[in-house]
Amino acid sequence: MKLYITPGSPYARMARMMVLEKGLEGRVEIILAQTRVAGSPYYGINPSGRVPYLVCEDGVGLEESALICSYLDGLDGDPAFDLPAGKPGWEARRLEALARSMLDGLSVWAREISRPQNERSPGIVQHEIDRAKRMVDVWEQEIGHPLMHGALNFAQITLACALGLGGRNTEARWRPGHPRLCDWFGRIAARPSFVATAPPGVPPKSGPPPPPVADRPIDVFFYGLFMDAGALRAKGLHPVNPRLACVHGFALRIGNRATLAPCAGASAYGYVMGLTHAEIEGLYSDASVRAYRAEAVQAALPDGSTVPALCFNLVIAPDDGEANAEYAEKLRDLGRRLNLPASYVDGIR
Ligand SMILES: N[C@@H](CCC(=O)N[C@@H](CS)C(=O)NCC(=O)O)C(=O)O
Repeated sequence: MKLYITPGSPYARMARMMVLEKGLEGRVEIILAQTRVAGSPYYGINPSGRVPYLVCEDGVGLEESALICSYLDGLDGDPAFDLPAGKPGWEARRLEALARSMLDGLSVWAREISRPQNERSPGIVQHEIDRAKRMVDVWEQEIGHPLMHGALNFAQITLACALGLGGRNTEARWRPGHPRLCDWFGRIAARPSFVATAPPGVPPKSGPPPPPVADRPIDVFFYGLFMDAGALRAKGLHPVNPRLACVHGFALRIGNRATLAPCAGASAYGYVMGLTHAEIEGLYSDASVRAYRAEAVQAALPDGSTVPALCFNLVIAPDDGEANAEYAEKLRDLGRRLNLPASYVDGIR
């Protein structure tokens, strides 16, 4: 099968998430489509010119993210994300439609502001800004609905992709005043299928030159007890901007000490925060952690972006037989307190 996408499309992102969630990477080839370009060869494949577009194994083409997601979900005869039937089904469909309605508005907004300045309509932009404000207020209330928690479903995926798009539009600041929505998004956005389908970053705005490296907070990804910014403050450090994050391709290993070890397909959760070089050196000069060495990682953030960060690991990972139940328990407690995904925390041993 061939799935046509553009990297920034939130609708295509839903279909891409489904490919990953259902483990269909080997069966679905992801192809970049050239949309919104006169005479694009893509129009010969999908005359509507929109993405996502799935060409099935029998050559039949499917439009519409919801249809494509349902099709991919049902391929193995065991649909897991579909909304329930009967009375709860209407509730689930209501939520999915509400999320899609917000996504449609945010997409119009994002499209409008991506045009050259002289082609933008201030009226349309204002209309969508106002709509988005009303919709996030509604979602701050609706997010407590049981269907928006528990097993992932299409309503949750749609809302996550809508909020993920908002995160990309730097003018769509939906977070202030919506703590419950932030909390929900933080959890779902750490899901590997969401992280792996993040849209390309927005180019940084030009501004004053950065301070010298000695004064600059350097992002460090902590996966052990140092991810507790409060505990670092108690040691006299000044961690800047702690953010929940996930590093792919590494697994947490706990022996006498904890470390991350390269492991294909695994992910480690923790917090990224900024510290000065002097603070980092001070932290790792203590005898108990002197054996750790820095390596570079890409830390995926809940808004779908990634940041380069330092990560301190043991040069030699602990033997399989080595364990530290007391440390693991402390880390589970901290992980719960810091809202790391429950399934990850439960697996810390
Ligand atoms: N309702 C459609 C919307 C798809 C859509 O609008 N896709 C946009 C990208 S975000 C697109 O392909 N635009 C290209 C165009 O309009 O020519 C769905 O859910 O799949």
